[in-house]
Amino acid sequence: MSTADWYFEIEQHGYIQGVRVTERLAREATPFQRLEVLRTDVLGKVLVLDDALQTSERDEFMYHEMLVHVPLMSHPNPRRALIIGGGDGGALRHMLMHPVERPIQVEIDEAVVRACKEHVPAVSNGAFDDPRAELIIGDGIEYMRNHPGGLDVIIVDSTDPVGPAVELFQSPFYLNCASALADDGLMVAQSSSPLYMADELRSQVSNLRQVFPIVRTYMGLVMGYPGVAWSYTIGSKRYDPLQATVESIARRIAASQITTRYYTPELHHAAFVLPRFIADIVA
Ligand code: AG3
Repeated sequence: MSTADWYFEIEQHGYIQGVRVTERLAREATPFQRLEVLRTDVLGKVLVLDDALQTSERDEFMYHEMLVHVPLMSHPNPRRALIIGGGDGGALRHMLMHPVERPIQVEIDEAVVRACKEHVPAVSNGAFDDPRAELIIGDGIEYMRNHPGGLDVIIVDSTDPVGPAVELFQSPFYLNCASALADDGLMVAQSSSPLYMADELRSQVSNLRQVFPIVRTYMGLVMGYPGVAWSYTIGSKRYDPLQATVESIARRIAASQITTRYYTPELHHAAFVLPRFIADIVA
């Protein structure tokens, strides 16, 4: 065991989590970040950006299903939807299960898309080749500054609130998202670990509150992320995610033949029920 190769993620505030590595498949300094792909027994192949595990073959469904289906089901009829980030294609794959007309994705780093297509193709599973989808390689922050508006749903699938992604967690970006959304539009962002990044979660939620009348945080499990418990936060102009009934969600899942392994109509509601100390963080 002592000679084994491990990937350790040292969480910025002083927590460590690790997985045994069986093969190092790729390592590249892109113009934006350090990218690695590792093979592991426990998580399958994993994508790491700037020393933070982004996705794995084993746990991608846990993250992407909660990131995508919860906001899309919170809107009664999402047609125009946008993804910021998400270069592995997992969010896009799940979005394409819905009758969204023309999902647009803006990813800053072409190298992430390329490496994921090569090493973890099951995550996107052909989503980038879907004729409905459009991939723009570009800066999502810049893109949102000039958006003509009218979107139903925006999904922010970003890295952590450190380094280049930090603006994606701040109110000027959320204001631009709000102007890009229709009068009844909503957005979601991954909102980090409520256990180890509570301060980041608190300030992100307060930034969203400056812009959106309805802000709700929900939780899920993602095996490979530090602490496993992860949070997501919706900012919405009109629809409260809790108003989507279990029956209406079940009907839409059946009508669109959406297949999930994590998300269920009941979980849609359960995920918003927070332990008291986490509810206090986002209060
Ligand atoms: N986006 C969220 C990654 C956050 C992980 N943080 C960490 N490991 N410290 C992931 C992109 C997947 N599409």
